[in-house]
Amino acid sequence: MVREDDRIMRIAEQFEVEGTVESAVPHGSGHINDTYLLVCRDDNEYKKYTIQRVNHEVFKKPWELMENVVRITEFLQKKIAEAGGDAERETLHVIRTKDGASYCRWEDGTYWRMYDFIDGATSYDEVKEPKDFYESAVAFGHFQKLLSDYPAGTLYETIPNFHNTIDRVKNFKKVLEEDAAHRAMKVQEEIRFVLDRESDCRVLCDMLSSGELPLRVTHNDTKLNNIMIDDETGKGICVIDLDTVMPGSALYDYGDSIRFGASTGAEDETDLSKISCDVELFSLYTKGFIEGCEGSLTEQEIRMLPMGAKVITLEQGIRFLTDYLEGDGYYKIHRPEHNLDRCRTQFKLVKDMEEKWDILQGIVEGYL
Ligand code: ADP
Ligand code: GN1
Ligand code: MG
Repeated sequence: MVREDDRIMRIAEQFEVEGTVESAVPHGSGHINDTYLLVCRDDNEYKKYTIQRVNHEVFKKPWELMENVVRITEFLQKKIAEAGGDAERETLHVIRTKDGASYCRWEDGTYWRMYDFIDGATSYDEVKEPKDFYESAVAFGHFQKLLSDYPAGTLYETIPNFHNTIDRVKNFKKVLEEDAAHRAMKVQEEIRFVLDRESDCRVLCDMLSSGELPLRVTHNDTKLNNIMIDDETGKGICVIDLDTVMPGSALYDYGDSIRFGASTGAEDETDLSKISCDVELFSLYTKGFIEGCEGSLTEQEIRMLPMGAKVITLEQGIRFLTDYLEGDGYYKIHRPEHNLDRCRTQFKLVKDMEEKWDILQGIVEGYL
């Protein structure tokens, strides 16, 4: 049998790397793609890369996804350089294959891509220092600002209806009806939780359709571990995981960061007494995000920020629950009820946000 790291190294050799491929080790904790840190050697110089298998069950057209990534990163490189920034480190760089392509389709039908490794920076799975969370907010806000004049119509929708919460609920009901994994009986309380909040699931979609909320180019997956924080300066140096950059709402990006980073516990914590929405972190992120957007958010967007956090957290809980009901085909799981545990933390957070609603709204009103 071919050893996994040998296979990755063979795939890596298809790309224009500097030197010869030395090693490949699994890296990061994403739920979708498989990521490896690749080291190449050129005489006595070592050069690092990130090589990733793009999950083509999730992203059905990896070639369109890569077209988006190339366009976005080239756009960002130009903008960052024009503003006097360090275009080498402040955005991802796609490494081409020896044939000049942006990805490689391997003999087993898998899809691979490579980036320069962002060295001297860390992506955090939890908020250790509140300052890091604040800096991530500034960086995600700034990312959105940088893309504000990107021609949105030229981007492919890599996952159609990604944050269409109405559609997520519709799909949840279909999956529930089919109950393929025979698990619905076990999650009656969680099912009730969703059905009681169906009207919340409409709010952002309706406001986008009516034009009350503007459609922007957004990241759509703004977890704390999708940003590299510079080890020296502590600044959010580079936004990564660009697979879902598509037209969307600023509230998606704000909301997803809050649901992950302002929680007092991990996304898969089993002790729900540890899960709540930390008001200080909520406040800090709100400040950073509004600053990072540099005045581009509308009053209505600012007013709706708490709703963005609640809806995206609810939507994420629904997505985990749907995957659990379907038999765990979407997210990587590391234990049998992992998706259910994840769903429960999200719903606990939603409930806590509801209880703290006036406080959250009060924080945001300070910016109106
Ligand atoms: P997933 O979609 O599976 O979350 P990511 O693109 O977020 O995949 O990558 C997973 C992890 O790998 C990140 O959280 C980060 O720690 C690391 N990573 C990804 N790209 C780079 C890069 N260019 N430089 C350094 N680390 C990276
Ligand atoms: C996935 O790829 P990763 O781990 O950054 C998911 C996000 C979810 C997140 C939950 C393409 O993000 O939408 O919010 O898990 N990405 C995709 O942790 O579905
Ligand atoms: Mg990621």
